[in-house]
Amino acid sequence: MKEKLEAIKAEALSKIENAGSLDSLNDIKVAVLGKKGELTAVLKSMKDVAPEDRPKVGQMVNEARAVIEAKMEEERTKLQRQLRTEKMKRETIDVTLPGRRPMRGHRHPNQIALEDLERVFIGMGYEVVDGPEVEYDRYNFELLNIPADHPAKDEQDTFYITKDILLRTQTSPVQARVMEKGKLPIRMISPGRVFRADEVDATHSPSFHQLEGLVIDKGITFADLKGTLEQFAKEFFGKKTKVKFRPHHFPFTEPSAEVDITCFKCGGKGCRMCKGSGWIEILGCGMVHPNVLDMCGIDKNEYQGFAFGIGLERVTLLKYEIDDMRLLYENDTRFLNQF
Ligand code: 2U9
Repeated sequence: MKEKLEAIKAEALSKIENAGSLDSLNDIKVAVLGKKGELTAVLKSMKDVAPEDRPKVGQMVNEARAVIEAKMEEERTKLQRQLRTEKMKRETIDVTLPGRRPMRGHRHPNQIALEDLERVFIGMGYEVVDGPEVEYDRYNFELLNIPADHPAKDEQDTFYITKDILLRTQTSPVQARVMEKGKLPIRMISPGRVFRADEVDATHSPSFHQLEGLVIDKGITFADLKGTLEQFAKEFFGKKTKVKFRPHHFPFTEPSAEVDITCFKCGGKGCRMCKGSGWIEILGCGMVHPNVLDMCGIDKNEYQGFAFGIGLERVTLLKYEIDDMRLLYENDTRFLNQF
């Protein structure tokens, strides 16, 4: 019995020493000291030992158990320390390394142009007003004097949701709503997203942005419109900018005009930017049509007004000399990071 115990002890101690991991140490514990372990088996076979020898054998088993447990504890502490040291080595931080620069967001070029435009008009006392992108035909077309047979109302140009509900094709309905509320005078701009059933190309998109302006007060004339847009052009494109009004037609304004500015790149001499003409078309405008005043409940004999509309993407493309509108919608960070 003594030799058997010595052999179990010697083998256990050697296995413990070569365990190499906490898991195999645990396996050894189960195999030697567990319920079905080798040492436990010896205890169970005590019944075959002569009664006078049992205390002696019992003491030998306990001693062997104590030695094995002590060795196991010693090995466990050693392995745990080893694991901790390896983990700390892996997680060592070199505090002398330079920091990584975090990615910084950028304002989208459209947003920069929009804020610049808003700043100019807010500076002139205009209020910024928001409105719904899904509109009634009444606000988008009817109140703006756009007749039922106007080409803009064609299904090929406008996204209809129902017969009377559509995606707004301009931000003018925001202004029609303000006029209808009846609080006068009005001096407002309405920037926002608009929708037209256009194919995507370098200058068209089914969804783009406009900034429209509206002034309604007593005694407003075309001279006020000219002065306002001249001031806007100088503030936005540079002090030396000149403006030219060309007669045009819009259903919602009468008279109407398109406005060109002297090319801010060549100063009017003619270059690639202005296609050699010295002038760049920048917006449309006019005096609010008396029918629009009437339909929105404003007395046309007492009040007059002017309105203008600017395509935001057009201004952004010009300002940053970008030649394809699609770049503004692709959200390629290599493009956006330049702004
Ligand atoms: C009301 C009355 C009149 C808004 C106007 C324009 C001229 C215009 C274009 C600019 C570029 C559309 O995006 S674009 O293609 N807009 O030329 N817009 S006058 O006139 C209004 C607005 C509201 C109640």
